[in-house]
Amino acid sequence: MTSLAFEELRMKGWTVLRNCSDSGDIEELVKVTRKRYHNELHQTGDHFSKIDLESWTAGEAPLSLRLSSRCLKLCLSPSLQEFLKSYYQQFESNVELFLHLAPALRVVSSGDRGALVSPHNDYFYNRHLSRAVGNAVPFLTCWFGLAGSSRTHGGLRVWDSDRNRRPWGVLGDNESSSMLNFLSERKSHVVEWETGDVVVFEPWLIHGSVGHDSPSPRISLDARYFSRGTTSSRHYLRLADGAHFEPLTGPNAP
Ligand SMILES: O=C(O)CCC(=O)C(=O)O
Repeated sequence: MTSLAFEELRMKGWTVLRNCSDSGDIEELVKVTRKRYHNELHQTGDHFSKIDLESWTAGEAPLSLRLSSRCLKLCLSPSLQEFLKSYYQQFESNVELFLHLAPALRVVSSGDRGALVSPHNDYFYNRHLSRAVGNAVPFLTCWFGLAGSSRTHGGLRVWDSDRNRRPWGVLGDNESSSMLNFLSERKSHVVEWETGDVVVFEPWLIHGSVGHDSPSPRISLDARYFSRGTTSSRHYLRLADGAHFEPLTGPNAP
């Protein structure tokens, strides 16, 4: 199972780990996210922060929820940690795993185009994570489907890429004409995911949101993980003991 996923990652740049998160943990986070979304987005009042409202409008939950223990618990799912550990063991001994803070918790409502993310690769937005040692990718993105399925609630679109011609050199500056050329030449697929699945992908993979018209919002969580061979100049957390490191400190400081 794991070796098949590694092979898919190597060949296509993405794979789906089925049923990887605890359903009770998902339910709790979905419940509190829905409640805050409805209260804070649809009600007005001085007691709601403008910054939180702007986050919701862009499809993203406020930082207080992204850093909540409910959210972090899902990011620390034991079966995902096991997968990530064996992934990095292919490239280095003595693996130690870290989570880039804060994870993104996203809510996309029916027909809400403003909350959709257009095609991009995560490498471009995470240049503070660079590979210092070894051959592994600088980080892996894990995208957790928390509510809804791709068929009815909007999914994630990925574009075929050629691993030997990683597009980050071409698309690193997000120059729109190179991006359009790239997208027009490549096939894309909508990833089939169900609640509890985790889509894992390499940082060069071009991906973006799929809109939907179903009545309930699609809720997802996306997080970036890295190992000792990568340096980080932002906040990050060690998976093994939950230790939190500030920018420019800790074992992975540049
Ligand atoms: O939620 C989505 O549809 C895509 C999110 C994404 O690609 C990102 O945040 O980098």
